[in-house]
Amino acid sequence: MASGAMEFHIITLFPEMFESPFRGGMTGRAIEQGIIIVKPHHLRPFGLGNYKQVDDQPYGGGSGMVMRPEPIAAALDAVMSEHPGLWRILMTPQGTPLMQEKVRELAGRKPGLLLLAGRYEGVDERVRAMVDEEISIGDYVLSGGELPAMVLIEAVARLQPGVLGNPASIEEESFSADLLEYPQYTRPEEFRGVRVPEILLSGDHGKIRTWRENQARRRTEERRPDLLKRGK
Ligand code: 4HQ
Repeated sequence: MASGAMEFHIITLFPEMFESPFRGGMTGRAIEQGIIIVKPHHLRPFGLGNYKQVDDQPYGGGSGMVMRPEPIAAALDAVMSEHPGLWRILMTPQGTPLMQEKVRELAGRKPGLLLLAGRYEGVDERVRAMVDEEISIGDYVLSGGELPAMVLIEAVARLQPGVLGNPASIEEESFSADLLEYPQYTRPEEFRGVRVPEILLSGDHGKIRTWRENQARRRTEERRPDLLKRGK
């Protein structure tokens, strides 16, 4: 092995959430093969006092609780001293939107990523200085950063060499990442009166390729014109 597994560490109050989603399927296989490592780190032991408190009321008032900086700092320090070189990311709606270009960039950040998955109304502002980057998975509000962390991990994991069974699909993917997928069909040839387009049955791979490119472009123009404008 040239450069070791890509490591995904997560600081979280709910480490159990990271068990079943990564057991089966593509990521499960990648873990078994030693291509990736997914390791949650419980924040609770770093909490303050006998109650291992990790949150507190916001200065200035307001509803909800905010995560205190000290437990997070201690957890980050502990993980970083055991695993130097991790790229630290805070999952937050205020971060850079996660798109395939960012996913590709993160896929190259060896030895790996340390994702901070918060709870409550968010983290004390001083936590921002302790991470390298803030990332959002989309403009909606969730109850915790765990699902965003899992989304990021899955997207990055599948770009690690050897994770996708078929290396040709990586190249197809970089072409298609900025376009919506073309229509796909499998058997039967006719289902509820709808036939598979004849061209896909023709065996003419040149024509099929052109048809698919046109479909992908048309579909993107109709549904997601913003993807075409965001040029590259
Ligand atoms: N969060 N993309 C964690 C999100 C979110 C998102 C809300 C982050 C709750 C505690 N994170 N806080 N969207 O909704 O990343």
